[in-house]
Amino acid sequence: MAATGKPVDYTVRNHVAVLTLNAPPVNGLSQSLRRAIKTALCDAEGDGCVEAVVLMGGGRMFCGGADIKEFASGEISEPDVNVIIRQMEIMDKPVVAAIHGVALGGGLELALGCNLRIATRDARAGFPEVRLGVLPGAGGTQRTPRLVGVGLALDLILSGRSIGAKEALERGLIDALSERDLLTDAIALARRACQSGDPLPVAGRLPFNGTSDLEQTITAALEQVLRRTPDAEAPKAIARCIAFAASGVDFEEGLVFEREEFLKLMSNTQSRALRHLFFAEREAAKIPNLPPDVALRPVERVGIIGAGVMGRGIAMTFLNAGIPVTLLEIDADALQRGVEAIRSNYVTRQEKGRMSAEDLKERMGLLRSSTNYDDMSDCDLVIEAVFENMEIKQNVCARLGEVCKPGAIIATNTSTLNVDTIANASGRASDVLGMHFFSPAHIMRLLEIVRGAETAPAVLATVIALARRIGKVTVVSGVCYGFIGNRMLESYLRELDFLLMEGATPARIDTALEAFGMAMGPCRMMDMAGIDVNARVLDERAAEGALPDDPGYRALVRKLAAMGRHGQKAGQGYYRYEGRTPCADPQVDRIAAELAATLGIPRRDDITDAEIRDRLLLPLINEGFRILEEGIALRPGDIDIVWTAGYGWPALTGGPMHHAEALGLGRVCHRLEELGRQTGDRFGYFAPAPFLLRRVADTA
Ligand code: T1G
Repeated sequence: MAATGKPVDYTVRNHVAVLTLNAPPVNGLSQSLRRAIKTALCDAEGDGCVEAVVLMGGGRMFCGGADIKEFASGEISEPDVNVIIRQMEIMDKPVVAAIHGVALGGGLELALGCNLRIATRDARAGFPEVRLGVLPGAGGTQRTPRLVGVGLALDLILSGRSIGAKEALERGLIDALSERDLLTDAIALARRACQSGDPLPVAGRLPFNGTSDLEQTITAALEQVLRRTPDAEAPKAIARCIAFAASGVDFEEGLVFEREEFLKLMSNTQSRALRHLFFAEREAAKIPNLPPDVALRPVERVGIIGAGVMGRGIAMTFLNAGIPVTLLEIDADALQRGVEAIRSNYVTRQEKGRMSAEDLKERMGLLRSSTNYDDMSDCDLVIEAVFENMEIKQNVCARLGEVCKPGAIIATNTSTLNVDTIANASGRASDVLGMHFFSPAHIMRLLEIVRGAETAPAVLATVIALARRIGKVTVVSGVCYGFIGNRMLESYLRELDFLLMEGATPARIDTALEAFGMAMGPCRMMDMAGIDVNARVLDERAAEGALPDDPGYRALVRKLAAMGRHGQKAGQGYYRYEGRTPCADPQVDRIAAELAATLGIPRRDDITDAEIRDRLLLPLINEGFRILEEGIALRPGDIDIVWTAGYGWPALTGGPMHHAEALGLGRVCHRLEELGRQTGDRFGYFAPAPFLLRRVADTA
C-alpha cells in the first residue's frame, strides 16, 4: 500500500474500506494516529458504497501499541483508544483486523475491538504492558477473558509474552490465518461477514468466560508472577481488573475500573523506571560519531577459542541464532567435553519440551570443532574465551592476528583486562574489540562491547548489529579496568568485607540487598562466581599498583580465598553449602572477627539494613558518575541497562543511575559524605564524584 504521508490511508476495494495505519516505525497509537483512525472510521460509516471495513498496518507490523512517550505527561489525550474501539463496536458494518508483524498492547486491543481478526502465519500478538509497569488500558483486561477465557487472559496479560498466530487461532484470539495475500484474504473475510446475515461478533458483549475456581485461578496466577517481583504493582492491578470483570458487573463498569487502575499505574515510579529502561535499551545501541551508514562486515561463521563454560555458552548463543560456529580447543579431550556439554544442554531442553528434535539436529549441525588454529581462517568473527590471564590472551590474539582472514573481526571476552593491550598483540588492533558476555552466556541478555582505541567504526557497528541477531542487549564501554559493570561491581563489594568484619553476617547482608530487589545478595553472588576468581583479580591489580596499599582492602575475601573457601564450587565460601543450599557458617564470622581484631576494626551491634544498603549501593552509584565523567559510559541509561540486564539490579527501580535521580542527587551526596565521616573513608571512595557534585549544583 503506497503511503500517502497521512497517518491513515483510506481506500475502497470491492465495497470494503481499507484503513492502513501509516505511523512508522511501529504504528504507535499517538494522538495524531488516533484522530486519523477515528476520522477514517467516520468516513467509512458514512460512505454508502462501503459495506465493510478492513483495518491494517503499513510497514513492518499491524501496531506496536500506545505511544509510550505520551505516558510521561500522566494523561491520555483524546481521542482515547477506548473511544475508537467503541466506535468500531457500534458500527453496523463488519470491521476486520488484518494483522501482520505484531499486534501488541493497544494494537491488540484495537484488533479485539474489531468484529473479526485475520493474521499472517508469522504474526504475533500479546500484551507487553506489564513489562512497562502498566496494564492494557483500552479494554484488554475486560475483552480478553470474554473472548478466550480467564486462563489465557491471565497468562498473556500477567506475563507480557506474545503468542504466534497459529496458537492465537487455536485459542480463539483470532479468527483466521491468511494463506495468501493478507489484504485480499481480509477483504474476503469482511465480505463473507457482510453476506452471512449473522449478528456481528463483538468481544465486549460476550459473557465472562471464567472457571468454577475463578478466585483461586487468579490468585495462583498472580502469586506466580509476584514470586520474582513481590513489590510489582502492575500484576496486582491486572488481577484486580480481571477479578472485577469476573464479578458479573456491567462491561462498561469494568472499563471504568480498568481505566482508573491504568492511570494510577502510568504515573507511578515503577512504570517510569521500566519505561526509562525501555528507551535506554534502544538508546544504548546508538553511538555518537558512528556513521549510521557505515558498511557492516559480513558475519556468516563465528569462531570461538576455548571450550570451557564461557566458550560453550557463547557457542550456544550463536547456534541458537542459526549462525554456524567453529569451536576451537587445543586439548582434544577438553574440546570433546565442550561439544558434549553443548549437546547435553540441547538434549535436556528437548526432554523438557523446550526444543524440537529438528532444532537440536539443526543446531548441532551448525557446530564444527577443531584443535587447529588454521580452521579459524574462514571465520568472519573469532571470539577468544580463554583463561582470564593477560599473557595467555595476548598469545591467543597474536595467533589469531596471523590466521584470521583480512577483515575478520577478533573479539576478546575478557571481563576486566585491558582490551587495547590485547588488541595490540593481534597486530591488527583496528579489527579488535571486547565482547564481554555474562555467564551463562546463552541466557544472560547483556553484552558489554568494549571499544578499543583503534577499533574501526565498521567493526563496532557490525558487532552492535550482530548483537540484535543473537538476542543481546548491548552497551558500549570504553577501556578501563572492569569496563562499566565490573568496575562498579568492585565499588559495590568493597564495603562488604568491612561490614562483615564490623559484625554483620553474610545472611544479614544478602537479605538486606535482596529486600531492595537485587536478584542475589553479594555474598551468595560471590560464592557463585568464585571467591578465588575475585581474589586472583585483586592480586593481579594489586601487583599493578592499581589498589590501595592497605592490608584492610578486601582483606576478608583474600583470607577466604587463601583458606580454600572458594565458594559454592568448594562447598564453602561466605556460606557453607549442603549441595547448592547456602547455610550460615559461624566460622566465617570468627574469621571476620579475627581479621577485625588484627586490623583494629571495631565490632558493632547497631548496623542497620539501611546502612548496609547505603554502604554497598551508594559507592556503586558514585563510581557510575566517575565512569560517565571519564566517558567510559556514554549515558546514565547505558549504566542502568548494564546493571539491570547483567547484574540483577531491580528493573522496578530503573537501574542505579535512575534510582539515584529518584532518591535525589543531593541526598545521595549528603549520605555519601555522612558515610565517609562515619567510616573514616580510608580509601576515599565515599567522596562524591566531581560530576555528581556538578549535577547537584546544576539542579540546586
Ligand atoms: N511507543 C513509542 N515508541 C515506540 C514504541 C511504543 N509503543 N515501540 C517502539 N517504539 C520506538 C522505539 O523506541 C524505537 O525508537 C523504534 O520505535 C523502533 O523500536 C493502550 C497502554 C513493536 C516489537 O510495549 O516491543 O499499548 O530508537 O527498535 O525491534 O492499553 O518496539 O528508533 O528512536 O524496538 O522492530 C504496549 C513496545 C504499549 C511495545 C518492534 N506496547 N515496542 O521492535 O523496533 S502500552 C509495547 C516493542 C499500551 C494500551 C497500552 C518493539 C516492537 P528509536 P524497536 P523492533
